[in-house]
Amino acid sequence: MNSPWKGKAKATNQDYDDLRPTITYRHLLSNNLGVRDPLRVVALCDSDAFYAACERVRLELDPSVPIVVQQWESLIAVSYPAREFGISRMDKIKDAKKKCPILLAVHVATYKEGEKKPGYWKDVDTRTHKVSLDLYRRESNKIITMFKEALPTGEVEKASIDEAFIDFTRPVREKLLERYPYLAQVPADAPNGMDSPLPPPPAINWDDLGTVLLPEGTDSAGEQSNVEVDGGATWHEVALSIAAELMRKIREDVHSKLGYTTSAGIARNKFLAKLCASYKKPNSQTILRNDAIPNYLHPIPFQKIRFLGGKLGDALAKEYDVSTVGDLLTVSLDEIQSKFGENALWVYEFLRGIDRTEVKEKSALFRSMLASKNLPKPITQPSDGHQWIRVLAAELALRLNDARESMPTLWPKTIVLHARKGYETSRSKQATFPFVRNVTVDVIATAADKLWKELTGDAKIVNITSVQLAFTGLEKAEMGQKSIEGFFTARDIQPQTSLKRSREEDEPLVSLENTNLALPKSSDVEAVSFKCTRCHKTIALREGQATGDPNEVAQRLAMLRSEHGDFHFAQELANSNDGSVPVPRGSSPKRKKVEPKGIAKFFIKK
Ligand code: TTP
Ligand code: CA
Ligand code: CA
Repeated sequence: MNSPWKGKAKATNQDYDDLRPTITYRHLLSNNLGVRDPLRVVALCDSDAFYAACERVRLELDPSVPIVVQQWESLIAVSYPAREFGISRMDKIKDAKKKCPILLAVHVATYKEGEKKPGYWKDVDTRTHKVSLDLYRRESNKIITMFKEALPTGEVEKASIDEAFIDFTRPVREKLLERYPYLAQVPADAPNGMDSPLPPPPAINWDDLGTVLLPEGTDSAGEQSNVEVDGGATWHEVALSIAAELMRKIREDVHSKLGYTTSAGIARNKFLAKLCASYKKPNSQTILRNDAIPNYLHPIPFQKIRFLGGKLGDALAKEYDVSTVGDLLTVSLDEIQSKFGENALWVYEFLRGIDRTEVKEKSALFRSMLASKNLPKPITQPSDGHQWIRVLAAELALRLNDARESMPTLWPKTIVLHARKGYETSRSKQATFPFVRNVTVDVIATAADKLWKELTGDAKIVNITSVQLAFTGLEKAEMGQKSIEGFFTARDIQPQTSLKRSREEDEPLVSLENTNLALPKSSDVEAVSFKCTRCHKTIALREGQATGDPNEVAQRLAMLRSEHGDFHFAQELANSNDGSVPVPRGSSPKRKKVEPKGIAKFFIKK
């Protein structure tokens, strides 16, 4: 291969021309520079030994107790006191107990047939039980809520069950202007007005702010805590130090109010924040100054970096016969793009500590909720599916009702049942989810049972090795706050409204889109179009469909609305390049399979 690649030539700091940006009044006083803001500060805060900590808090145990969480025979979380005995997640429970005879092993809560709530049962068995992560989700939400409440002007993006990115740029700016009010006014004698650089920054006292990574040295010598006073600081370092103060305070509050210790990384973007968050664990925070970025990044084996592991990392390692970030820096942008496609720009930039992705709260809209079970003992009799459906329905009921505590109008558009037969790809059936006031296990199980029957057909014997039940198209009901409140309360006060049919409490009221409910009574239906709250376009029925029986017109309109919602849903999926919208495969028969191009093909799961 005749590539211009210069092998293992040494990278220079010329690769980093943006480490000491000049900050002007315009930079400081503009509020909308987004990811290009030179004073941008982002943190990633991750909980320590999270599941183990949740169980410790639930059981009101002393933090020094060596506790692990087990799932069947494996360990899924190991507390720091247990780690002192040399126990790791790789150990089997038996070996862990040998290493630490006083080890407390808690089995993760499970759902079992016939129980509506998960519990800590004595007889857990993967053949009859299903893992519940509900406790961890709830505790996680409490932590995220504390982040959000502490930082009304910050952005918080949940990144996994126990970590979140926090954009501190705005809160830091507010503090900067509060502490250094002279920055708010461009001095009369400033040579370039708004475009004049800010005056030299004050010295920074990094005391108690965490571990500060410094430019010199690459290993622990490059680390220094409690630097007393720092002379040649930059305004970006002042910004980092303010974020560190805020982060420390929030972490202390999480610890004192909820009992969880956390570790954080603070840097100029998400990539770097994540990378340094685990520099020192537990219960600590690490600050990566811009001038320390090159030395911090160079020795890192690039395949350890998220996104650069897997197939892409293998391909890079093979192509250039190298292993560290520093090694890859001499590959030009043209070279990378010619091999991996235009989109590989981000690879080039990540290697240089540049990451322009926003910290953005993922909207609860378009989300799906999925409960799944791999069956160690396959289902052979179609009638045996019901027990698992009830178990999965119990989980979905609990999760939906939990989510509704903060979003009372949250509604799943569709219920989807997937079943995998042996090694075949899974098959699925879906249906519009009925609109009922109380989403109980029974309501979900009844809907899912119908899908199960459709899936298994008249087969006498099946061989189902995994079942999944999902809600998709979860949205806040879109009928406007007023009408939904009206709906919920009207039913409470006055059961015989025109909407109520004389049926059981939990029977579906309307089997189509919930938006039907927003329509006026059938006699005066006139609506033949609606305005989409997402794209703000008016979507109308085609001419022939807009006339006739008012009820049918209303139903057609509801269908149209539903389809239009699906269009946005699909679009959202297509745009989520990080796979963050967890939608079960095969749930939408309309989606076409598109062959991935360029760098995308390195991210396709087998
Ligand atoms: P991690 O944040 O990776 O690990 P941790 O919080 O247990 O420990 P650390 O202090 O090193 O951050 O994962 C968060 C939780 O996710 C973890 O407590 C259990 C769960 N988990 C699994 O169930 N399986 C896994 O393979 C991993 C990595 C995590
Ligand atoms: Ca963690
Ligand atoms: Ca984590």
